[in-house]
Amino acid sequence: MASVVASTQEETKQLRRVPDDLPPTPPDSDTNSDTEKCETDDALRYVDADVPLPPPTHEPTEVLEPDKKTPDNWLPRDPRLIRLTGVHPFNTEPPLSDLYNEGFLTSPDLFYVRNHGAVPQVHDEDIPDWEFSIEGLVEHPFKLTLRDLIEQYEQKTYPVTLVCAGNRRKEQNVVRKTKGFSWGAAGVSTALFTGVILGDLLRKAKPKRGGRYVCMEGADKLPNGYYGTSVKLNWAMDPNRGMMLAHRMNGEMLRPDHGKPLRAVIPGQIGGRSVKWLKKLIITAEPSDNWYHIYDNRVLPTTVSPEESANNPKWWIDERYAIYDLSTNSATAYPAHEEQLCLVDSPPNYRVKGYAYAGGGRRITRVEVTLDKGKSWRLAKIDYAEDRYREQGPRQMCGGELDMEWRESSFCWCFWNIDIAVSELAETSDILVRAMDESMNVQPRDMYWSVLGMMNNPWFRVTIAKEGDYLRFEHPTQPALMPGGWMERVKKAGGNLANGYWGESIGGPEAPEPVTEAATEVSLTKDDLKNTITIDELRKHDKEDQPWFVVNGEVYDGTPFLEKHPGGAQSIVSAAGLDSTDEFMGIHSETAKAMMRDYHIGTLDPAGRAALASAEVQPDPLAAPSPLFLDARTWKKGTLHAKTSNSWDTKTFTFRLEHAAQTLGLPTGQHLMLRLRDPVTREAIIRSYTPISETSAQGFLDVLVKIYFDTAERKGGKMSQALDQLPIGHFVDFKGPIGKFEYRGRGLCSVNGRERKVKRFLMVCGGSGITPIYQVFRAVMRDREDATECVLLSGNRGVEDILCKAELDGLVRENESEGEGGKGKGRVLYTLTQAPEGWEGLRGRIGETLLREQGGREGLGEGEGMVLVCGPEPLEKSVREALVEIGWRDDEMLFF
Ligand SMILES: Nc1nc2c(c(=O)[nH]1)N[C@H]1C(S)=C(S)[C@@H](COP(=O)(O)O)O[C@H]1N2
Ligand SMILES: [Mo]
Repeated sequence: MASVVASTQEETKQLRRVPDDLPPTPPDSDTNSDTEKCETDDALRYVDADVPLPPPTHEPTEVLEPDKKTPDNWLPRDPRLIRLTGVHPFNTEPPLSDLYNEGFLTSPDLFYVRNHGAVPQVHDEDIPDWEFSIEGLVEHPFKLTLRDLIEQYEQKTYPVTLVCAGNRRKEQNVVRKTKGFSWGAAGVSTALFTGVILGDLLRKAKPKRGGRYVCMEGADKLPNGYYGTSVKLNWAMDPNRGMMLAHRMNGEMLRPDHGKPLRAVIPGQIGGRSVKWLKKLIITAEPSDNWYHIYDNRVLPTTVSPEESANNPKWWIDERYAIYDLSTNSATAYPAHEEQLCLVDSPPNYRVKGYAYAGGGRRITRVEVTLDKGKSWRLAKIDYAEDRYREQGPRQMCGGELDMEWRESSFCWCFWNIDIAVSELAETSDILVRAMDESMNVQPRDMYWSVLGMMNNPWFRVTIAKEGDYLRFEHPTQPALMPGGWMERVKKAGGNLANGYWGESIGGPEAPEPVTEAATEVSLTKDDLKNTITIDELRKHDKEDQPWFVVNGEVYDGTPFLEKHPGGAQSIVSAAGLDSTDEFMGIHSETAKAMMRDYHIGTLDPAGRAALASAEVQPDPLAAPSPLFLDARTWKKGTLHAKTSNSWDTKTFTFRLEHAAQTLGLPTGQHLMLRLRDPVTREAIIRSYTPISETSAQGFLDVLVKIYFDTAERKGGKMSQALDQLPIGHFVDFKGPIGKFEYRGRGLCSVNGRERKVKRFLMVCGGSGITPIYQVFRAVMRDREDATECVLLSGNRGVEDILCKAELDGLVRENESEGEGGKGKGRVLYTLTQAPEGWEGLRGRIGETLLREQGGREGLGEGEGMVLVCGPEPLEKSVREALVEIGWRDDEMLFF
């Protein structure tokens, strides 16, 4: 046996005694079938020491600080796990060395986690009654509790490696950003799973002819419905495929993050098929139509760009691009990233080692290492620990029968190692590894880039730098936003990572341009600027006098732009000293992005970037509840309370604030930012909205949103659709106020902090552009002392598209009957481009003719009028041109 697992074997020996850190497990006899209590039996009692035992585990007991502010605030976790998608949901991988050091089996503490949303909380006393169904195209649909599953079916135990399809995605993201978050090479883990063979259950339900797929659904309710996916029915019936419904992991009850109390385990396939918190099995004739089955876990052709994939749904529904069996893959654990080897006193040989796995139950048959970029290869030793379980006869283990002798397929990773002379390492610049499976599927040299960045498996390359008496090793990347790795370094130095030579210059004729690099990406930086800025320097500029802020690790000085910023100075000041990548990228146009170069002053150093990445300003949970909800520097959580349909495509979303007496804290005329995460990519989606609820409303806020649905020709609105699908009770983040305009009442306006008093507003809006204008109009109408005249032109397609009509008309009427100051001060005119017969309002677009008739500036002295415009870009543009013709000055017009 290869000595690479020697340390694990040491632990194995110690573990041969009854390990007391494993919780009690149910007995294998039927004298006591209570899932929860068992004093006598021990999970590993019958296990020969010749098979790898689970590493010691220390079940976390404390809820970690970051989790306390999330829906998972009840769930203790291991602090070593590296968070890949901010604080929540929990998507994590262990440090690669820690993972490897645990050996063949991974402890549940360090096992990677991929959660699309909050973890369903199941109390121990409810576990036996956990119910799930088998339905669809079956003769005998039935429901079953976990208790039944354990009492009535044969229990099996065997080791399975789970791998997220995104494992190693960070490397793809460095080449070109995919729609997925950045996994390092530790999105993979192995455990002994105990449960019931899926085929046994399906046979009991008797699938009908025509049934071809097994759809599975979890209990986690997500923005686009419950998590679900499918596998092929005849695979599920094949014992060699080993599909299982598991309730135990390494002899203990599943942990909440891994599907407690019941999950599917689908060996040899991408982790996404192993549905956790399992509630439903449905036999169907077609693959799952679950949103997560369609928009996740696919490898689209490399020619399909993110834009193309977004614009053209046909790529997603093409079943040929769905992925099931894992691709052959390997990675090096040692030398670790940034490991140093002293040449002076080192032993003659260095042992390079790592993991490898293959898909579809196939076995890894060779692992090869090259020190000369693939000109020559050496064979590494492979340790297939899974075989040691196979070699055991049938026996009881962890509450199930271990019986693998008969099975040909392999469900687990293997470890490989090779000894290399240190003198050779000192002479070369990299160590590359590739694995091959029994069908001769070998890892490719070059990356296959695709939109979701899945199944990344090119040769794993560790570089070697000689620094004095030391060799320093570098892995390709570090997970999440953690800086480091040769890929980032090569890219920064101008190397082309897609040149087939790891971005190094090849010499000879110029290498072709990288095919995968987005041609149209706008540069936000000054290329020649080489100024490094520390976190301390940045934090000195967190005030309004010289606000610096960070986008994508680059530092910008907002001072010269405070006056001109269309979003108002406040939003720049609010970002001072902080990372505002999400906000900036989320709400700015290409034009705005191109302007950034002028304000670029340097690059934040890696330590600073790491500090910022982990330091999103969180509301202090212990602080006294604030009377105002909005905070310009902190994202605050509002809970979705109700959705009310106003028309087929507009809804009012009501959010609960932090407490019933809280008011929003949004001045009239200003906006707030709303942030959701894309359910698939976890990318932040940010848009600004103006609520339609009264600014004085307590405890609630209403946002009116027009939903742009996907159509056959066009991808719809990311934000509006995500909002539409958001389940009641879920959080959304809010931040603000933003905007340079504020209406202070009785004609007093403030634009970028400068006050001016107006006598008349001309308000022009199209479609849902009404919302900011409605706020101002209502403020004028509601105040009897406010004599400001308001002419509001609302342009829409059909009658059903007019928003807030009843409210607007009501406000106008109230003012006709009140005799006091400003009687009849409000006028609202609707114009329709597709007016129905009998429509008594105006017809046609809002153009020069209409504006001349209704929106002239007669009777107004200089600065006494103000135009507020909000609508789609083409409308704003044509309105601006027409107004200039009529005689309005630029500084009298405000475009939201
Ligand atoms: N119900 C449910 N099942 C799920 C997921 C999920 O978010 N919800 N994530 C899937 C994905 S993409 C992976 S890789 C695996 C991860 O399993 P683990 O978190 O136990 O490692 O669970 C899969 N099953
Ligand atoms: Mo995954």
